[in-house]
Amino acid sequence: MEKLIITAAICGAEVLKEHNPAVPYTVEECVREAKSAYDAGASIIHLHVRTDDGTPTQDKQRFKAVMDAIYKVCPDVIIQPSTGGAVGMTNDERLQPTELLPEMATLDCGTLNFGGDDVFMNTETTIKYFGDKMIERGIKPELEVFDKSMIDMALRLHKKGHIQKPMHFDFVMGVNGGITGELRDFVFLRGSIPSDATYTVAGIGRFEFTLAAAAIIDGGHVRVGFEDNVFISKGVLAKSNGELVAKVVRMAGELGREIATPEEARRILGLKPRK
Ligand code: KMH
Ligand code: ZN
Repeated sequence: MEKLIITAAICGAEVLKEHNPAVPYTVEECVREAKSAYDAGASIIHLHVRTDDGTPTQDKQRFKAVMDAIYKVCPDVIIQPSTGGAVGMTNDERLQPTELLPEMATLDCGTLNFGGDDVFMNTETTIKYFGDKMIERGIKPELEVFDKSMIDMALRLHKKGHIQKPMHFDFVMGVNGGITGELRDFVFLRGSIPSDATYTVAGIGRFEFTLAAAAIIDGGHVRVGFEDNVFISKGVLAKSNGELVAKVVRMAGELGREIATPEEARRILGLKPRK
């Protein structure tokens, strides 16, 4: 079994300091959270950025400032900017961080009701447009799927040349509006991707660690972080993203799975070296 790649989704676009005071907004806070996750064993940082007051932004300069500052203290880490941004942003607004030519970026593979009455829009034309831009810019997409139909969309768009193999999926499970985080649904998604694909699982809220356990056992990879969950255990806030990563490292240790370094993660995912 390959070593375990841990991704830390340190910030997100929706979670606020009101939910957990350690949620980062400023450049310095993002660096603090990224370093805590990296030191604990994360090889990938899934990154959203905010203005200092917490408003989500896809501004290219803000991404550059945060990414440069993270690379200063975690020089070999893989930074994976979000192209999902926040609900309501335009496609070109969302794509801005890909102009910085990161090694990876997310590619959201369908539209869904997002946490209630918001609609996270990703039409087929949008997904093709994002897929083409990532091929053009040499960026490996992490295919974010919030439901089984989004795997089918990714496979269809691979056949049409908009997404390349080997594909790497992120099963985001437990969003209100998407697939649940039940084990039955994990098995369904996991069995629906090509045999040469890799995957990570991001369990939302209470599903974070149960799904992490499933992926550790299954040979998949794991995403944790404040974007998905702010609790280290029932009712107890995590002090940092690093604390969430450390829990996954302990779980993996108990289950006999070694942790991948960023270099090992690059090999497993077939990433092109950072420009
Ligand atoms: N903030 C969500 C609307 C991604 O990063 O690509 C979208 C999201 C997905 O978080
Ligand atoms: Zn995200």
